[in-house]
Amino acid sequence: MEDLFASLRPRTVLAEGAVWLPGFALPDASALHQAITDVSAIAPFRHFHTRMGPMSAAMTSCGACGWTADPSGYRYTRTDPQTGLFWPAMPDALRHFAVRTAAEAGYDGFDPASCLINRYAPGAGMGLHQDRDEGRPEAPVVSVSLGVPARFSFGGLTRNEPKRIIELLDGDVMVWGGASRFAWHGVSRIRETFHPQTGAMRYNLTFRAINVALFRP
Ligand code: MD6
Ligand code: FE
Repeated sequence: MEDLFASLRPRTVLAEGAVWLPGFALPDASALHQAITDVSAIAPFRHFHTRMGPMSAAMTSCGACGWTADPSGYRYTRTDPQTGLFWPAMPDALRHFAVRTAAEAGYDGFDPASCLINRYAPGAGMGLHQDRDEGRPEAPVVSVSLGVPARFSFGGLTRNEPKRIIELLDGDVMVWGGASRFAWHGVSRIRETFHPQTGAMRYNLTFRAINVALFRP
């Protein structure tokens, strides 16, 4: 059965530097869920408020720094602004998974400083954006989807280029870097469905290498 599904959803190069690995994280799913539980016990999920209002996806982070947002902008901080504590260390299971996955996609030597964990309830989504707060354009982003499906839009290097719509399922991984590192992308509002491990939720983990000079307190 697994093999049949794998043949229906083959590994796909979406654009130069961007590869979609359907189901690649499934063997590691329970370790990834455990890491989410452990990290969020120390750094709880929260909805950041940007200039546009509260984000619909709840977020937390682990690693040497974490992504934070407030009405004045976005940055990577060493401490969680909500607790004043350092972000929890990145669990070894997460780090090893990310390094192995990046290598699988052709990016050897990946050294993730942070993992941003997004949690989407039904109705939550993420508007079109580029990830460009990291200061390490040569390093890819490794992205893992867990739980209920999401419609992901993958575009080009300018906002209005045509988008490819991908259905990301539980255990799907995307690795993107190189010529696609600054591709525009977004997540449509999550539909109300059920997944045995996550209930109505979708989780997304993105592993990033980050220039230390950009870390804020
Ligand atoms: C998500 N992902 O899948 C949001 N960013 O929920 C991202 O915004 C993302 O998947 C950069 C690289 C890969 C991603
Ligand atoms: Fe992104």
